Amino acid sequence: MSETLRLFIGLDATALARPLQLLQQGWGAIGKPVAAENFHLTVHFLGSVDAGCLPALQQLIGQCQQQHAWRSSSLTLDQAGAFPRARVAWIGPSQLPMPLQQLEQDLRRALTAAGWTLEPRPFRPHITLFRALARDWTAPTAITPLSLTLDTLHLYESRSSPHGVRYLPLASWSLL
Ligand code: 2AM
Repeated sequence: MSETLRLFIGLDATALARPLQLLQQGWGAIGKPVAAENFHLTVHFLGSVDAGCLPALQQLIGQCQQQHAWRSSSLTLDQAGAFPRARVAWIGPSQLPMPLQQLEQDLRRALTAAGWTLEPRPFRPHITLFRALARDWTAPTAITPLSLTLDTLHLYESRSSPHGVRYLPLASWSLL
């Protein structure tokens, strides 16, 4: 039997490690802080995937990322929020900018055409800062905006260990 990996496609946000950590510190002990090396913005969650599918998946993402409509773009993270059911706190853009919308849609089209099943929920771009969020937490209404350069797209493996979860880039594409 071949190995199964938990995969997702996301944008690297570790370049903002310091300001995001400062934001975490400012929000206090409201949950379990996400480790700085794991900061990312999920574009598509793929779930459990047979490792044998990796070459085809990488080829598909590679073909898709060559498109130019959304390259060399940045994203203004100007909103904080929570997903109460998932119990996460996040920051994200108040507006879904066209380049990021295009990236999500281009990948969605290519992946579904190739037979992948994706989350049907509308895309809500965000960077998770806390998990196991306190139920009574209320997001601040105003935050100092941060700019995220959309520079690297990763195919990540979500790997759990007794030390916690680690998001490992299995393949990466520069968007610059
Ligand atoms: P997040 O984007 O809110 O942080 C790996 O689990 C990554 O995929 C996490 O970043 C996680 O949440 C995101 N993700 C999106 N949909 C998911 C789902 N249905 N189950 C688990 N993780 C999901």
